[in-house]
Amino acid sequence: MTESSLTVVIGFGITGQSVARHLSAQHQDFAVIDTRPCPVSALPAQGEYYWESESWPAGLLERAAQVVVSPGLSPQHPLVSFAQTSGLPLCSDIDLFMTMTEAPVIGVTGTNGKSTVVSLVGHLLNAQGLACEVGGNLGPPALDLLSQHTEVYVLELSSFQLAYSGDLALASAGLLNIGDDHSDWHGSAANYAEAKCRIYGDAAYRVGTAATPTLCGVDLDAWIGLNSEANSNTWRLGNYQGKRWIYYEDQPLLAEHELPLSGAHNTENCLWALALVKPWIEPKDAVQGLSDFAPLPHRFASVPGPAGLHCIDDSKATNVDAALAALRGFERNQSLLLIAGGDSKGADLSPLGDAMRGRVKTLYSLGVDAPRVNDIAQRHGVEWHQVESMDRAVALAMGRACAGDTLLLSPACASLDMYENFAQRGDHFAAVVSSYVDFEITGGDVAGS
Ligand code: UMA
Ligand code: ADP
Repeated sequence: MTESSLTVVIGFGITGQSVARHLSAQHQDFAVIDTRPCPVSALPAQGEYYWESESWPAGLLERAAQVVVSPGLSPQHPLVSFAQTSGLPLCSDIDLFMTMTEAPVIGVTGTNGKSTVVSLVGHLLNAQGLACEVGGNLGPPALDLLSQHTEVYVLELSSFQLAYSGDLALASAGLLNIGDDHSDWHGSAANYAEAKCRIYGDAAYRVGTAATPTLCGVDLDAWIGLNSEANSNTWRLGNYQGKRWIYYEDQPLLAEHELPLSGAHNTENCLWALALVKPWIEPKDAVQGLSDFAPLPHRFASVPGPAGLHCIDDSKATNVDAALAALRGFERNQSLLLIAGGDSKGADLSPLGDAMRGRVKTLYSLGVDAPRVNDIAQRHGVEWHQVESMDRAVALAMGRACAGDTLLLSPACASLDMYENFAQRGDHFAAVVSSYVDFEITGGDVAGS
């Protein structure tokens, strides 16, 4: 009897298609199962395809040797749970990727900041002349990055990808933070944390915080902590020449105000990036690369609006922690007009109450979970007004704004109830705001007028 070498790929989205292209190029046998109709006009030369398939096609299980699961499909999905209960080994596209390269791979995960940190890491490596490719959950799928010329790969890894991955032999790895997110997919907060900790599985250089060893049961090589002491291999903030500087151990490296991104969370993101590239770049050289980094869109990014009103698109704040990071960067002086709401994914929104108190002049709430946000605002003495659209939210905020105020879109919720994705929501906000560039800010309207 010959042993089967058939790989079954579940899901034919961005990941599944990259896996099929890869296996086809490797002349390996594979089959794809998807619950939806075929989404593309041309399929890879090889492979068997099963469309609109809610269960495993007859006979396929017996021929399968392993299953590559697309990250969007949770373990409770019938196609996945059937494979699991049948004892087939499950893996991710990241596992396949790791078998295909000997170049070092830097991996980054966390509830918030992943895209910013991987982009910073790529920028720092490029600035030192290292040929690097950045992708994974952000940008091109991992297998599409493979190239002979790449010296270092940088992967953003989601908890979904990590949940299906084995021990990854990453050259440098970091778990940035863990907040309340994706419990629906993972089934519990504990499963979510367990998946995130898998980033350290077989990593050679582990960057973390003071909480990481207990949370993940691993030893670290470098520590991040804005307010930590100057210990060996610690990245932190400290005072130098009367200003706040970023430090590595006891060396002041750069004044915080010279960083290319604003907000304490972004200072922390810069520390993570510097720490993750330490195996390749000395700290004093690495900081030189930070200066010309351009912020990513929709992550606390300024957008053009009327004179006197600072307008910020933080549409990527799709969970509570990201919105808290944005809100906490402001004084409690009632200068914020906040647009928030959308699909909360069942998260606990209550921490927003204290963060809004004294900072938010008026909250404009929208989307399916607007009533939950209103309730929290009400309990913390924050004026609120529920609106049916972004256009209405911006129109009301413009009438309410005084010179020096900030109009912030930081929804704390996913966008999928009203938009295709967070980018479309942020683009819509920026477009509406830009139509007010000639508007004169006078203030004075009441919340809902
Ligand atoms: N499918 C089914 N049955 C289902 C559901 C899905 O057959 O019930 C199939 C469909 O063909 C569908 C495909 O699975 O097209 C979707 O696959 P997928 O949901 O795994 O998504 P991909 O298109 O493969 O994209 C994934 C990531 N998406 C998710 O994890 C939900 C992308 O991250 C990532 O960029 C891409 O792989 C490449 O690595 C997006 C994302 O939202 C940006 N990520 C989450 C986040 O950042 O919060 C984790
Ligand atoms: P991710 O890829 O993990 O979603 P992003 O860099 O795209 O992370 O940022 C997502 C959201 O989180 C944005 O609103 C951003 O302002 C916020 N954010 C970025 N870094 C952090 C951090 N370290 N802690 C909390 N929020 C953050």
